[in-house]
Order: sequence, then C-alpha cells, then structure tokens
Amino acid sequence: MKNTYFITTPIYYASGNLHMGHCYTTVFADACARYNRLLGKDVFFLTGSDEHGLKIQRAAENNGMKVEDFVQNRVDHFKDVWKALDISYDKFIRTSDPEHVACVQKILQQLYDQGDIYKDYYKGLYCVPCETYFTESQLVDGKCPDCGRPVEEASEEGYFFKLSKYQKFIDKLIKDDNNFLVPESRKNEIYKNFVKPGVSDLCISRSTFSWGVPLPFDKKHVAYVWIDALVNYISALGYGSNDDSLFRKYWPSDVQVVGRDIARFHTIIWPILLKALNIPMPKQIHSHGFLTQKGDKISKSKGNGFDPITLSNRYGGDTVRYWLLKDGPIFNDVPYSSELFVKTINSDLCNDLGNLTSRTTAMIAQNFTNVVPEPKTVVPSQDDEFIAMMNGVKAKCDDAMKDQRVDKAIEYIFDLVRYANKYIDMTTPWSLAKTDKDRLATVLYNLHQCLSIVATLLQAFLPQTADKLCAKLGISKSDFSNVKYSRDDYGMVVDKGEPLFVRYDVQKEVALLDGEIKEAVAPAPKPTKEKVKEKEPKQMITIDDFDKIDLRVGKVLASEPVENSDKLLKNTVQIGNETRTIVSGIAKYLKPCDIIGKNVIVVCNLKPIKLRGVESCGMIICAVDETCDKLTLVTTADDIPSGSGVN
Ligand code: ME8
Repeated sequence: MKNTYFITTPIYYASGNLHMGHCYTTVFADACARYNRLLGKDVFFLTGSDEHGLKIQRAAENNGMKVEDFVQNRVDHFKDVWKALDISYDKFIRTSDPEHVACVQKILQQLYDQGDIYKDYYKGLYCVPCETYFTESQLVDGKCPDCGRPVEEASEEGYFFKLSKYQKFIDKLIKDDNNFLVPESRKNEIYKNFVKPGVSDLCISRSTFSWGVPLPFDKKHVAYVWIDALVNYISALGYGSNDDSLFRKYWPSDVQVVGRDIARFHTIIWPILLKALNIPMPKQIHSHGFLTQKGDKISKSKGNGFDPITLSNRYGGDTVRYWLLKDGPIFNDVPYSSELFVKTINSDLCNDLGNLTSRTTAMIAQNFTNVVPEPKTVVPSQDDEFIAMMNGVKAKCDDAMKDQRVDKAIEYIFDLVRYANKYIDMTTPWSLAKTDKDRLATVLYNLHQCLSIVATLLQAFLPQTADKLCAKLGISKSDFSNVKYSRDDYGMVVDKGEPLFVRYDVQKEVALLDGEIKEAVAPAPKPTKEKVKEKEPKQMITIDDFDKIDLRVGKVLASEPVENSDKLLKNTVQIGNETRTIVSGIAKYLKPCDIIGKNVIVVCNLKPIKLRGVESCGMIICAVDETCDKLTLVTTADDIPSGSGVN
C-alpha cells in the first residue's frame, strides 16, 4: 500500500497582501500535512503563487513596477506570512518557473494535437477598460463586476478546450463519487448549477495581453490563467519532464484544499483536463467556506482583510493557527473579528491549556522539587475515566484526521484539557498536599501524563506550543504511534517558567487591533522614491540647437502591437506625402485604437533604429508624468494637414 500523502493548497494570486481568509486554506492544509508526517507517511505539501494574467500585469503597472519585480515582491511577502505561521510546505511553486511554463506548453500541445483544443470565436460581454469578458450572470446590475462600467457585446478569435466532450465523465464523477468532492452540500451545489445544465467548451487563450504562457501552437495567444494555474499541481511533481519521479511517487493527490469560490474550477476543468491527459483523478477536493466580516467574504478587493503578520507578531503564530483551525470555516462560512480572536486566546489557550500547564508544573515544583513523582495511590472512581480519555484521544484524532476533520481533532484534544482541569477541581491537590502525599503524587503524575499526550498531539496543530510544552514538562516528544497512558514515565524535571499564553484585555486589544490592522493591510508596495527617476533639468540650448530638430505633424494610419513585446506599438504614420513606420514604447498606456486617426507630433530627423526587429524612423512625442503612471499623446488643437511644421 502507498504510504505517501500529497496535499495541496491553491496557488495564491500574486496581486495583493494575504489576509486571514487566505491563511485558513494554508494553515488547514499544514495541519493535515504535519499530522500525516507524524503518522509516518511520506508527505509532500505543495503551495505557491499564481503569477500570470491581466490582473497581475495591471497590479504591477499600478504600482509602477516591472511585473517580474512585482511578483517577486509578492512571493517574498507570501513566504514571510507562511514563515510567521510555521507552514511546513515541501515545495513553493511559481507559475513563472520555467519548468512549469514548459509543462503547461507541453500539455497544451498534446491537447491540441489530440483534437481537444480547437480554434473559434469567443463571444461575450466585454468590458473594454478591464479587457475582460463576462457572462450575463457574472454582471452586477448589467455592468462590469470589476469596475462597474457598461459592457458591450464583442467577439475575438480564441482557442477552446472541448469540455463538452467529457460531459458524461464529469457527470458520473461528481454524482457518483462521494469522496471526490467534500462536503456533500458543495457537491450537490456544483452538480446542480454547473454539471447538470451541461458544461460548455472553455476559451483557454487570451490575446489582449501578453503576461502569460504563450500557446505553443500560436504564440499570439497566452494561456487562460486557470489552465496555467491548475497545471501547477502536476508540474510541481515534474510531470512531463525528464525527471517525473515525484509525479510517479505522489500522484494521485490525496487532498486538494480549495475555498468554495474556486471549487468549480477544481471539480470540472481540473478533472476534465486530467482525464484528457489520461491521468488518474485526485482522491479528494476539500472545499472550505469563507471567513467573513459583517456578512461579507474577507477579501483584498474589499479592503476588509486582517493582517496575519500583525496578529502573529503580537500574539504568536500558534494563536492564529489555533483560531483558524478551531473556529475557521471548515465547510460553512464563519465570521471573523478581533474580538472573537482575542476571546478565544483568553478562554481556550490561556484559561484552559495555559492554566492547566502552570497549575501542574507549579504543584510539581512546590511539592516534589520539580521532579515528576512516581504514581502511588489510585482512586478508580476519580482516575479511570481520566485515563480512559487519555488512552482514547489519539484514536479519535486519527479517525477525525482520516477525513481531514482538523476541527474535531482539536476539539478532542481540548476536551481532554478541560477534563484535566475538572480532574484538578475534583481531586483538590492543594488539600492532598497537606493530607495525602501518595495520592498527590498520582494526581500530579496523571496530569503530567495528560499534558505529555496533549503536547504530542498538538505538534500537528500548534507546533511552537507543543515544543514549549515539552520543555516545561521535561519530556522529548513521545512516539506518535504509541500515545498512551503509562505508569512508568516519572523522574523528569519540570520547568514552570513563563506562562504558555498571556491573558489579554479584550476591549483594549480590539481597539488596538482594529486600528493597527487597518494600517497594516496596505496595498502592495509602491516603488521607493529612488526608483522614480526625478527629471534632471536639462542644459540650455540656443534657438539654432532647437532648429536642428525637424518636428512635424503626422497622422497615424495604422497601429499594432510588436510581436513578443508588451511595450511596443508599431505605428504607420503619414507625414505629408511620405509614410513611415515609427515604433513607440507606449503599449502599456495606449491601445492601437487610442491612436489610429490621431494627429501626432513627430521628430522626423531622428536616426532610424531597430526595435525588436522593426526599423523605426522617427519618434512620436508624448507627455508623461513624473512617476510614469500616466502617458498621453501630444496632438494638435485643431486639424491641420499632415507634414505641417511644428515650431
Ligand atoms: O483563487 N475565506 O487565488 P486567491 C476563506 N489563484 N478562504 C478565502 C478567503 C476568505 N475570506 N478569501 C480567499 C485563487 N480565500 C487562484 C487559485 S489554484 C489552481 C488557483 C481562499 O489568492 C480562496 O478560496 O484569490 C482560495 O482557496 C485561496 O484563498 C486563494 O485565493
């Protein structure tokens, strides 16, 4: 039997900052990965960044950064967040990785060659400023859901993936395989809304921007970002490369964790893509709900995110992990607020676990000079149930974790913690200290055993807390395959030390967090001052110098993007009787339709130069602001014949 466990998160859009909602997916997957490692499985845990597409190209432009620098900056940010939350990924894939790009191209070529991709016209409702097609149902009040402007019917040439050919397959997979998509409610929703009505062929190419993976059979198009992104789950394992040993070892994936907004991509496009490639299906797509704030999904576009680094710096990464794993949206949406967060730290981590730890270690310190005593007097009516709980908790966690029920596993562990606190109240060790040292020895021994079991199990969920707890209890982590009550683990030296968790004043923290968080969730960084070139004042010239420049009015007859460049436009400009080709670096700001037919001012006596293989004879004058955010053509106030002089 395979002893591997391959778990994935979605790859995050490299556009903005990560918020608590994003962290849910990854912390959840991390807990599953860690638990399975502890069970002795050979685990591969994959996460990464989704870096292509118009949105990201635009985000980079809006930040005045080269897109390559922008995505690198986002990846650094993602890795900082994952470090703060102790995410133990085995690989961080980037869709800009050359190996990934090669894999996407290989797959597209295969699908094209086997007739699963064909060329046609894409028809839809197009938002010109956003350069994006929408379906009727995606519109908000009949307008673009992103910018709110009117959309228009449009069509363009594109390549289509024959999803419809696989209708029968996908119908059976979603309807009959109860394990493929969990929870059941999501499976029913996807089936009813997307599968039953029939899947349509999918346009998998875009030609209106260039930041993407070029189609190998038509380089004028780049791959639709979802096709590019989904392939990460197998390109990361070397699928289709010279070394596909990881793919052979770990595929099919055991669990792919996704939020409910992207479940349909993972349960329709993804399995069909795999089927077309004759690759076995993932064993399970686990689709969780959203963290919400005031009823809305926490999202970067709404600016209602909560910054995980701020929280983890102030309270520790494990507090964030605990809140997400215990109260996070395992299936349904759940609300998040600073108040809920701080209250949970106080009640569960500080009161329940923290107090149990300090009471136990303090009493061992006080009564047995820090050394865990040998158990003596047993009182079955008090001890049996406690011992049974200690012996049963691991099996219950194992059972829960077979279905990725992280929430249940945490609950079982904390039920034990709460029971242990009750055991203290029931056995009153502070009285035993005066009356019955032998019984006290057993009670404190049992509490120490309980905390050792808790520490061992917590490794998967709260790794830092587990380490600290072990240090306090004077134990090394025990064997995960044998988490049981024993009567022979005494003699260790405990270290009372600092409390495990601090108790917070809820009101004060909420006021602070809500202020701090607002500032912390800043958009992606703007370029530093040094990056924006200040315009140096130029040297004075004489009228004779100026006279050397041959400026004339031209009329733009045609304009088109230069192949393989996202910056250059090749313009055909009429200047009097002459027609010239002039290449301008303005594609980032202006589309051909913005300049065709316009009068422009041309520097006519500039030496010709070749740009991307195209000879450019002259220069079109533009006005550009200091930060290079805005560029506009310099034109004539009234119409005037082309060739007219400018002086
Ligand atoms: O969707 N609560 O990336 P992404 C819970 N690049 N989960 C949330 C959430 C919230 N408020 N907001 C976002 C993408 N998420 C694609 C994935 S995979 C081949 C491509 C979750 O950065 C969201 O549901 O927009 C998704 O699972 C993950 O964060 C990444 O979202």
